[in-house]
Amino acid sequence: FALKQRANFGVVFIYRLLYQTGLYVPSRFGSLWPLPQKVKISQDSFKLGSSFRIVDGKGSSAGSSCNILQNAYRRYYEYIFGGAKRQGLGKNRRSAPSELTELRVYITSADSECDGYPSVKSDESCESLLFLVGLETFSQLVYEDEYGAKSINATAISDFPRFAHRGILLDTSRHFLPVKVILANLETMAMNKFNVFHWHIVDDPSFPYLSRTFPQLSQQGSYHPYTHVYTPADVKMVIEFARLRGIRVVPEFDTPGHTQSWGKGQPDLLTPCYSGATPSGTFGPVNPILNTTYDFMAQFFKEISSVFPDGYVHLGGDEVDFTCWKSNPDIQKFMDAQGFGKDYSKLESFYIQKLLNIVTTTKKGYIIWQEVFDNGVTLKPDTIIHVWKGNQQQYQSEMAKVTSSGYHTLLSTPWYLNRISYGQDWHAIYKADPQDFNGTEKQKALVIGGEACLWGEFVDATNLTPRLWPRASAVGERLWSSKDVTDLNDAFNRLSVHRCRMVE
Ligand code: CP6
Repeated sequence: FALKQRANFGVVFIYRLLYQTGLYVPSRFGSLWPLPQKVKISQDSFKLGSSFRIVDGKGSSAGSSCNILQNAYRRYYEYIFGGAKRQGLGKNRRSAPSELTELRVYITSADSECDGYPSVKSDESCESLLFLVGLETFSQLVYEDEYGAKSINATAISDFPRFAHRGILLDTSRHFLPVKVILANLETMAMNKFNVFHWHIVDDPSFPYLSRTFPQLSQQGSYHPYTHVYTPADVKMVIEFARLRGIRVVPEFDTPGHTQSWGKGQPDLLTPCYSGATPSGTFGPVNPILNTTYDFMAQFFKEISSVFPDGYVHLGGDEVDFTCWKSNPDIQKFMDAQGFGKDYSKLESFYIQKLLNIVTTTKKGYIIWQEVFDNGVTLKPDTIIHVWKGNQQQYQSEMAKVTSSGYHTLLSTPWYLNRISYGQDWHAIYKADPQDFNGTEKQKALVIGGEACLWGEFVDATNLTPRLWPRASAVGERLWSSKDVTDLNDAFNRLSVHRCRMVE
């Protein structure tokens, strides 16, 4: 006891020292990130006994046959104890009264579909998914006492996410990202309670998705046809790794713009640009006036709908450059015949409308960038509009417009993490709130969340992690925690420790 007191004194002393130099102020919320909706951490500390185990509670409705649970028990056990083998140690040793021996997991809902894919709705209603985030929280409460023993304080927590859609966009076209980099990122996403991986998989520079129906797309359009592609097995691995962490994988196949790489392996898909009366040899957006274009899209999205199990695909539709369309005489004739005049956004809408009809037959919902809404395309009522443009005032008025039209919406504008500036730029990221705009409660309820975007022009495997984290953690807390969690000092103190945890 005396020894312990002295050691404690030492610890107290060190804390004081740091406090006085302004380095570290312990939060009354420990190092929890994102902050749960309700937390009370007491002073009573317990050691995790040497035989500590995570087990199914008696009478739990999901247990040994539930892969998500069993896999998570193993993962978090190793995560808490650093993967050290503790077998044998605990076998013939009795635990002291203040030692915890078990974390018991009770799943109470009767119709618990434990092992399916996460979906938009399951985040709040599926108990095995809630358990995953609960286990993450539990692991964040564990600390080492002054002797290095794993300990945890008696704590009461009640928790749920503020928004259902908490996403990260990675761009694997500007630079190819090896599968293991994607998996490592899914791991950090789980630590921050993100639940959607928005996979911006192809774009102008490269087409790394290996399509079974159109293998020539990646054969011709990737940076390298064997080493810089995602095979069907790679894609499966990403989806399964994500599923075990409660993360949805929403792929984006962005058209009609941002499609230069598609043209390499699919002749006649893109619009030939003209210089004067002759083709210039360069190509523009997808050619919207050919039937073959829509035959291709129908086959392509049929494959995508079976490869990716999520209920949604992201169809892009952003930044369509009209220069090439304007130069092409066949397009001009088509515009006249359709009565579009000189309004090329009508042609863009014509294409998108047909694409949306095609994707609807695959029974998927869709997410589209805001331009598609801005251009007045007819959208299914369950369409999700992804806002990404403008300054604060512009994106807030866009959020107001989209929601007053009754559509669900996602915000990304303040969360372009590819952008960097000197100093603590997480402050602005943290302060942005997707429900800060002029609108009714009904409008605010249509905001389903947001996404941090990491566009890949200047990002590859060597700098992805430090560019994204811990700044994306600020987005994670904004989307998970209560609206009134805005204390920058308290956030800084928790985030500093959380960052160390992620580094580890
Ligand atoms: N690629 C695609 C991009 C961007 C978008 N779409 C982008 C635009 C502006 C910035 C960063 C990225 N690189 N397909 C916009 C949604 Cl600052």
